[in-house]
Formats: sequence, C-alpha cells, structure tokens
Amino acid sequence: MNEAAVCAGTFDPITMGHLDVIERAARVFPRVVVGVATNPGKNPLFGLEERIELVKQSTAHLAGIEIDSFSGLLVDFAESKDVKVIVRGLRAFSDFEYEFQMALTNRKLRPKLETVFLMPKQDYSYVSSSNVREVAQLGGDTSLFVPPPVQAALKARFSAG
Ligand code: COD
Repeated sequence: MNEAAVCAGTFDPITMGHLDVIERAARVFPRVVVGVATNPGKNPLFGLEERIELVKQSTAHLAGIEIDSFSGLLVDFAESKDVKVIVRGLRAFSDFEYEFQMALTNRKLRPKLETVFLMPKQDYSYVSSSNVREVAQLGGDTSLFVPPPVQAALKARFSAG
C-alpha cells in the first residue's frame, strides 16, 4: 500500500460526508493530502481561503492531514505532492458514472496513479454540499450535515445578507 493519498474536491463547503471519507482515508494512509479545487467555474459560495480554513478546522482532530489548493489537473496536483493514490467517496449509484469517467480519464493521463473508492457511513451517504447550501439559505438547521465550524460559517453567511 502506498503511504499517501489525495482527497480532492470543491468542498463548498466541507460536509460530514466529505469528513467521513477523509477520516476513513486517514485510517488507511499515514499521509492524506486534501486538495481544495479553486473551481471558479462552479461559482462557489465560499471563497478559496474560506473553504481551506473550514477544511482545516474540520480536520484538526486528525493526524497526517495536509491541506492545499489546486487549479489544474488533479493528476498534476497528485504528482506535485508525490502521491500515487486518489481517494474518492462514493455516495450512491448516481455518483458512479461521473466517478468512473473521472477515474478512467485520470488513469489514461497517469497509468501509475490509482483511484480508490471509499463508502461513507450510511447516515451521510445522501449529504451533498449543494443540499447543505440550500438548507442554510432557507434558514434550516444544518447541524446534522456539516461540522460545527461550517455550521457557524453558513449561519454568518446567510444572516449577513
Ligand atoms: N459521502 C461520501 N463522499 C462524498 C460525499 C458524501 N456525502 N459528498 C461528497 N463526497 C465525495 C465526492 O464523491 C468526491 O469524491 C469528494 O467527496 C469531493 O466532492 P466535491 O463535490 O466537493 O468535489 P467534486 O467531486 O466536485 O470535485 C471534483 C474535482 C475538483 C476533484 C474534479 O473536478 C477535478 O479533479 N478537477 C480538476 C481537473 C481535472 O483533473 N480534470 C480531469 C479529471 S476528469
């Protein structure tokens, strides 16, 4: 088993589902690099620095975690971090096609880079950043879906304006 893995995402914002996958990865790999994609095309609710800070605060209890941003190809980011495994979370069958295409594309680009899929705890398998943003925007309670620092950030964001 390689000693390091990358967990990449937009993390807009990080949810309990993301965190569950990062925690599982940290149990398998002594070094886990969390790559926060700049993804300007997705027009994120939280800016890059805020998303990084929320990932940092939400993973503070874990050992072996590094957090960095990236804007190019994931395979280049993995290579720059000397990582040979990409960890992805699989929520449901609906994730499969997108993940399958991404894993095979990445394999074509870098044949030695493996993608490993981890399934989250069932309680979090339906959670998505977009649902969380909508619940928060409409004044709902997000405490079941996101770590406490994210809950506070969402509250501040939607009560401010
Ligand atoms: N339970 C389990 N896993 C979850 C959950 C949940 N509730 N929610 C999300 N996840 C997983 C996702 O399946 C994914 O593995 C990860 O967490 C991140 O999710 P998101 O939604 O924050 O981020 P994505 O999937 O939009 O991020 C996509 C990337 C930024 C990684 C991707 O677009 C990318 O690699 N971009 C770089 C450009 C590139 O290399 N393109 C070529 C590849 S095709």
